Amino acid sequence: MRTQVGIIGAGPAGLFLAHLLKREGIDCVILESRSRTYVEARVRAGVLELGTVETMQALGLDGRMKHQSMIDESLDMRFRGRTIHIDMSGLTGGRHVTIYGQQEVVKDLIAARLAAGDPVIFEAEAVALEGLDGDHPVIRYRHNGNEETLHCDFIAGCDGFHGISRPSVPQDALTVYDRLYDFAWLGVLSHSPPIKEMTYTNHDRGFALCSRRSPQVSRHYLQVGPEEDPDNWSDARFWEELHVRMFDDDRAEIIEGEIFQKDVARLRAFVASPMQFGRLFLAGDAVHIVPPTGAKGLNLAVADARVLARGLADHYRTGSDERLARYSEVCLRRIWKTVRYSTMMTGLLHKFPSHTPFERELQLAELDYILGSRAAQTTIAEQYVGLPFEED
Ligand code: FAS
Ligand code: PHB
Repeated sequence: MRTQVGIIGAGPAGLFLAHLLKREGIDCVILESRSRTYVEARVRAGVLELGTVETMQALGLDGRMKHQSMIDESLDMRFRGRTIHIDMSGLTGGRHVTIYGQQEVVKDLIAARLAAGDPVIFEAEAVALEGLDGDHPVIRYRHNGNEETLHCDFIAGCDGFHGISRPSVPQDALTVYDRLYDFAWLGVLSHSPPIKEMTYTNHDRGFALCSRRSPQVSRHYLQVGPEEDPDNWSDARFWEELHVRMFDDDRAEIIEGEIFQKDVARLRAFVASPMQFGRLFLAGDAVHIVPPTGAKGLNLAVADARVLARGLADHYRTGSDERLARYSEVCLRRIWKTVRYSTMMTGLLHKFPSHTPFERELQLAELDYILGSRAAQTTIAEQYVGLPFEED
């Protein structure tokens, strides 16, 4: 098989790239190792920046989202029984975030691609990349038990942290920056109405977050140990701990319900650079991971896809590779700012096993400063809604 751009992975990075390339008249094929059902059921992010929503609108892919998503114009952060109310819209000239599950975004982008007759090959695992330093790289993949090849001009490695693209780059060509936190998030989905605001809390017993997916479905998180087994948490234990950490002392604010999904994700901040090796371009979790406290993972994958699509469009339209040559540099500026913001939020809101009482008091004092500072709240608000895209 032959195409212009071979895309490995049908997550947000690969799917947005495919739709952006289609709009530029560039052919591409997506290879996805898992089944469609599996990919569309995978629960992950839920907060979309304005830039991500505008990209879906520009691609005409916002049909379902505009009817089923919710708008967040503010968020709360709690500590020691106090609440910092961050009026995002008021502090950013009307900008906000949109609540719409990542799996809904993935469903919409896959459905639109297949409806247009454009290829997404599911259960096709890429197993080797060849000729990256030439003009005609090849992806070897396994599909229906057969070894197949996809010949292309460029490969987009959008196969997530555990994919084969990043490891296909010679290790001495990559610089890796990695911080693995000594804790994880236990995340649940429940059939219960969410609380009024997206609420983060810093409690002596650890972090917690109350978020949602719809007026009937809540998404809640608790900070737990790095290797925690979700089966250690009965529904009753989960709810009790959430009430406590949310300072919901009279148990009146958080409405309990049936928990129908549970997962644990270790927190990590990771960047690999550069994001290009010959004709291979890395995007999304394949090349950077941010702790979810900043709600940026999915949005950063979309930002990469936008910059890469423009570079490839220039290559095919004008023959100029100037933009492609700057892909890594342009993306890494946004990535490091986003990693900085996400690690700052993680540092502010989590219980660190290594913290001394002195460091704990500093953490609480920083929250108390933010409580009283419009400037500090504005800094958080403008990064939460998403920094504007710096198109080069
Ligand atoms: P993805 O991982 O989404 O997609 C990569 C795709 O490549 C997958 O479908 C995979 O099956 C496929 N693939 C892998 N190897 C392959 C191969 N060899 N051949 C073919 N296909 C291959 N962000 C938040 O903001 N909030 C959250 O609550 C949150 N929760 C998360 C929970 C978990 C467990 C994880 C891992 C991430 C979470 N994130 C969260 C971050 C998340 O949103 C990611 O940033 C986002 O999925 C990144 O998108 P992609 O880069 O497309 O990678
Ligand atoms: C979510 O709704 O899944 C969510 C919200 C905010 C975060 C992370 C995840 O910071």
